[in-house]
Amino acid sequence: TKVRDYLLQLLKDKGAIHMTLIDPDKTSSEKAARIAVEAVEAGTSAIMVGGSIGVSESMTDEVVLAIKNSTNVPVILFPGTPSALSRHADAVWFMSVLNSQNPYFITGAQMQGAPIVKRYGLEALSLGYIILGSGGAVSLVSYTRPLPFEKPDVVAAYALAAEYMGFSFVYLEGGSGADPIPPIVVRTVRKTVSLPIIVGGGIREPETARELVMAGADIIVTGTLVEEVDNVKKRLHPIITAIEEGVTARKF
Ligand code: 1GP
Repeated sequence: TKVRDYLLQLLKDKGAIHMTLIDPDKTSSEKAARIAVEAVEAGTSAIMVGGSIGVSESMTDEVVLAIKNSTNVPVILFPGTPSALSRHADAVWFMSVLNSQNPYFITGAQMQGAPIVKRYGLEALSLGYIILGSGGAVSLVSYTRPLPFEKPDVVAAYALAAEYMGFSFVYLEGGSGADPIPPIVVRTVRKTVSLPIIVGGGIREPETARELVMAGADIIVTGTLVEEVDNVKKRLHPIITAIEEGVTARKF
């Protein structure tokens, strides 16, 4: 429970945190190490490694090792498939795509991955994963019917189900590079569940991050953002400052 305790303690101390997502399909191990170092300098709390398409175990290994050799923050796998697990990571988001229409993505891949997670000694962080909006590539890959932004009550009902089913975290995913989830959706989920809420997908501006945190997001994930720029620290720092401002401005 090392990584889980670390995250929960950070959330208690700071109110909300940032995580950086690195996709091994889009990022070489050299670039991953550089992104991780700069992201930590900017104040990110953990590095997530994964992607929907084209990620093998050896690619994950290389990226995870490069990050582990250059930073001290936890590396948490965000696997698109059980074959993208790395024994070198600290933990894995052990996720179930709650609104997939294909049972493989709800319990099948998890059944295949569980013995590997155990063999590799990875800490499993149970995560109810809900895909919203246009959903991006991940909704296509996981046979998911994304929940419309206009139906926050349905999103909240899924999140509450995640809480009652015993998941430790819930992830509201808008899809990588898609439109960010509107704050009102996060607000509705926040009123309904006590689980830590992770929000990601299309977050590019500090103002977006600030509003999402004000609405109740606990963990803000950005991926695409850091792939695009040379100066990762300069791009991420305002986002992380905005997260801190969002905590201060919270009204709940
Ligand atoms: C995708 O939520 C993450 O799983 C991050 O999305 O790449 O748009 O930051 P972006």
